[in-house]
Amino acid sequence: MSDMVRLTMAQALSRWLAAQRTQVDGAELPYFAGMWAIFGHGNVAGMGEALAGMEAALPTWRAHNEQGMAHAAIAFAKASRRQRAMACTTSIGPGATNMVTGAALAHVNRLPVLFLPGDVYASRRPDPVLQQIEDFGDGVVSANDCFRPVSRYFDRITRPEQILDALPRAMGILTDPALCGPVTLALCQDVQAEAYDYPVGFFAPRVWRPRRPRPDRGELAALVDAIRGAKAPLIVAGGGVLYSGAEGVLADLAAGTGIPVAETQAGKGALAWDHRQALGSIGVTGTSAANAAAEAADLIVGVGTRLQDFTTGSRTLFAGKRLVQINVAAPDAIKQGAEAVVGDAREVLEALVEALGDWQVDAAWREANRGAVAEWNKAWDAATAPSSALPSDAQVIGAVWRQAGDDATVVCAAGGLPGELHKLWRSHRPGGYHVEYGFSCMGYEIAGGLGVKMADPARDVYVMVGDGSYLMLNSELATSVMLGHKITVILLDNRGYGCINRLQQGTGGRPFNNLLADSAHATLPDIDFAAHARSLGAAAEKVDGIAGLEAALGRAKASDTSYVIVIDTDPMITTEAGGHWWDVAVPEVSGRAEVQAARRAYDDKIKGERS
Ligand SMILES: Cc1ncc(C[n+]2csc(CCOP(=O)(O)OP(=O)(O)O)c2C)c(N)n1
Ligand SMILES: [Mg+2]
Repeated sequence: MSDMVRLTMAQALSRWLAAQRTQVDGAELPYFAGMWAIFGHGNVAGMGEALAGMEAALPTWRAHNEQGMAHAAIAFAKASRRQRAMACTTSIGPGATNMVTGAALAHVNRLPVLFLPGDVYASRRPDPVLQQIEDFGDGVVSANDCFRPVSRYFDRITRPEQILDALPRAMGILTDPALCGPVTLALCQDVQAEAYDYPVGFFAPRVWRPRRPRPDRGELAALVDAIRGAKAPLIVAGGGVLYSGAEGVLADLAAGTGIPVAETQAGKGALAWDHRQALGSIGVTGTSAANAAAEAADLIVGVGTRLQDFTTGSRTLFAGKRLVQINVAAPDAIKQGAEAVVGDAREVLEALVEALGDWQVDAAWREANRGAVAEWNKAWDAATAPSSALPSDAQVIGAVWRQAGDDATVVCAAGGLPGELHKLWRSHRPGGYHVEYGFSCMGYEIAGGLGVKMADPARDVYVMVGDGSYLMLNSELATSVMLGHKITVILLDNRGYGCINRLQQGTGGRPFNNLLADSAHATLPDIDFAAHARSLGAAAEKVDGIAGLEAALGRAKASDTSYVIVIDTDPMITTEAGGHWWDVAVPEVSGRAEVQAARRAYDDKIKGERS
C-alpha cells in the first residue's frame, strides 16, 4: 500500500497546484504562479485555511473585484503565451457569479485559467445556505452552473476524493493547445473542509511540457503545392503564432519567400512593424496595405487565427479566395471552407520553410506590397501628427508610442482604442501589444495591465483606457499599488461611450444614451479622474494636449508607483484610412430617414456580396 496523507480537500488541492511545473525557455517554473482570492463564507474556512502558510509554494493575492482578479489572471496567461496560469478562488453566490464574465473572456480567447468558486453544501445541511440560488425544479442547480457554457471543463467537487481525477483532467485541458481555456472546479463549501487520506504520490511534482503536434503529411504537401502555385499569397498571423512561439520562423519564412504578412488583433506583434514583409493589421481595423493585399491575393494562409468577423471584414474580405488554415484546433482549421493543416504553428511553418526551399513570390507582388506599405506610412504620419485641436485617440497613441520605448507593452480591450491601436500601434517585438479583442470586455484594461506586469515585472506596461471602461472597473489599480506592480495608465476622457456613439450615427441613429451629454441627466458629470486615481493610491495628473502628455509620460517613467495620466480627447474622430466593412444590422423599419438610408446601404452591401 502506498503512503497516505490526511488532508482536507482544500489543503490537498492547494498542495497539488503547487506541485505542477512547466518549462519556459528551458527553465522549470511553477505552472501556477499563484492564487487570486476574495474570501467569503463559501471559501474562507476551507480554501482560506489551506492557502494561509503556503505563500512560498503558492502565493495568494487579495483583489478588490472577482471579475478584476479573473482579468489579471487571464492577462498573465496571455502575456505568458499560455505557458503559465493563475488560479482564482471566490466565495459562493455573488463572488462566484462576478467571475463568470472573466470565464467567458478566457473562453473566447482560449486562455488558461483555473476558477475555483465556492459552492453550496454537498450535504445540503444548511440548505438554503446564505447566497444559495434555490431552483424548485432542479435540486442540483447552483449559481455556478453559469460557468458551464463558458468553461472548457466544469466539475463540481461533492466528495474530497473527486479531485484525484478532476485536477489532472483540469491540467489536461489547461495545457492542451487545442482545448486550452478556462476550467471551473466548483468547490462545495463543506467538502473544502472535509478530510481524506490522499496518496502521497499524488503530490509529486509534475512537469507539463508544451505539446507541439506536427502536421499531417498530406495536408502539408497540399499547402506547399498551393503556395508554389500562387501568384499572390498572403499570410494572416493570429494569436496562435505567438502562443506557439512561431514568430521567429514566421519572420524567416516571410523574408525568405517574400510572402507578405498581415496580423489579427491577437496576432499583432508577431512580426516587427518594420519587417520588409509586414503589412500591419488586417480586416475591419486593418491598414490599407493589408486589406489591399487581401483583396488582390489568390491564396490566403491563416496561421493560428479563429477568423473572427473583424479579421475577415464579416466574411467579405476573403470571400471567393482560396483559404488554407494552419491551426492546432481542427474546428478552427476547417472554418469558412478552408483547407485544413492541423498542427502547431511553429512546427508547420518550420516544415514550410524546408519544403519551399528557395521558392519566392513574384517580384511584382513584392513591389506592390512595398508600395502599399509606403502609402500606409504616410496615412500613419497624418493620423498621429500632433495638432492644436482637442486630441484624437490616434494622436494620443502616437505620443504614447514615441515615449514607450521598444520593450514596453501596451494593454487595451474595449472602446474606440482597440481599433485605432490595431491600425496604428507599431510593435517592436512579440508581446509588446496586448489587446483583448476576443471578448473586448470593458474593464479588462487596468486589471489586465496588472496581470501583464506580473508576467514580466521588467517590462513597462502602458494601459490605454477610455473613460467608460475606467468607470466600469478600475479597482485593481489599488491592487497594483498595493502589490508594487507599477503600471502606467493613459485615460482618454471623451465624456462617454465614444465608439458606440459613432456606430449609432453610422447606422442612422440619433445621438442617444452614449455620450454623457446625450444621456438622461439632472447634472452633467464632470469627473475628476486624476483625483479618483490618487484616492486609490496611484500618482495621477491631468494634462492638456499632446506635448503635455509626452512630458507627463516622462514623469510616469520616473515614478515607482502606478501612474495615471488623464487627457481630454475628441469623441468624434477616428482614423479614416484603412479599414473594411463590418456587419452591423440596421433596422428594417424606422421613421427616421437616416436609418432608412443606412438600411438601404446595408441591403445593397449584402446583396453585392451574395452575387
Ligand atoms: C462589459 C462591456 N459592456 C459593454 C460593451 C459595449 N461597448 C463597447 S465599447 C463601449 C464604450 C466604451 O467607452 P470608453 O471606454 O469611454 O471608450 P470610447 O468608446 O469612448 O473610446 C461599450 C459600451 C463592452 N464591450 N463591454
Ligand atoms: Mg469614452
